[in-house]
Amino acid sequence: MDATVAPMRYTLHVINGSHPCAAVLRAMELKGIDVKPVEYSPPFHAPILQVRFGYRRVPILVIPGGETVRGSRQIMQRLEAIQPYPQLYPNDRIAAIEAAERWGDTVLQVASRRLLWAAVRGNPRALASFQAGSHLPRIPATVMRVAGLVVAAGEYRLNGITSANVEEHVASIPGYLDKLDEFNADGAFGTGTPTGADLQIGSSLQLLRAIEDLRPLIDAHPIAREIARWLPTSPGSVPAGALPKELVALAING
Ligand SMILES: N[C@@H](CCC(=O)N[C@@H](CS)C(=O)NCC(=O)O)C(=O)O
Repeated sequence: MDATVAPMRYTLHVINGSHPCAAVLRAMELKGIDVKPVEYSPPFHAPILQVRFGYRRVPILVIPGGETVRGSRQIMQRLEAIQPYPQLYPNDRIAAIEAAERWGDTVLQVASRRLLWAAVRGNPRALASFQAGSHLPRIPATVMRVAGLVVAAGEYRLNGITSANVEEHVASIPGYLDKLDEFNADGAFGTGTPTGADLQIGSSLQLLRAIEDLRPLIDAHPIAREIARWLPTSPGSVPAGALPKELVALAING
């Protein structure tokens, strides 16, 4: 599709398994907005999107008529204006929801992405599982180890991943979970239906759950479990043992 031609329906530019994309797709599903995902392979999406939209990240929403909205939080707000129900930002709790959502986008989303790629680097063959549900051609099993290492190396560069920040994110997991309790006390999360904060944070929790070394930590936390249930599980997973044992011990002991 030519980006200069106005689409007849909503299109969302995505990577299969990307957590901010999962958050937006879930919001569109809840609001009953029909969407056609346009899929890319990481990390090659970045230069393609940069040329096409002047912005290298997914998700990017193109609305019928041609308006383009970049970024999961911005898309979520735009969707709320287009279709207000079910409400993701109830007025009486909007400040708490937006604060939690901002933290989810700028802190937890970054941490979970870096940890996922660190785990894939530890077990590159696990990248194969993230192709489930993808419409792109499959990477053959025979080259999966090398392909996983190449893709992880590209993602390390794009996301500024270092062994120091991986260690720091793992050690911060107990603190991240405490933060969820604080946001919950402020009223950021939903009960009958999810809020924008649930979707933003829940998508990162599902990505952390895809790292089997870390899943028990998320599942042991009652609020994290509640939030994660609003989102589908990640299409893939990285078997236990991908992250160094001493790192995982850091997360358990803080
Ligand atoms: N925080 C933004 C950024 C999203 C983002 O970084 N997406 C990743 C995939 S999960 C991406 O496109 N990375 C490409 C890059 O860093 O160039 C959002 O929620 O939309």
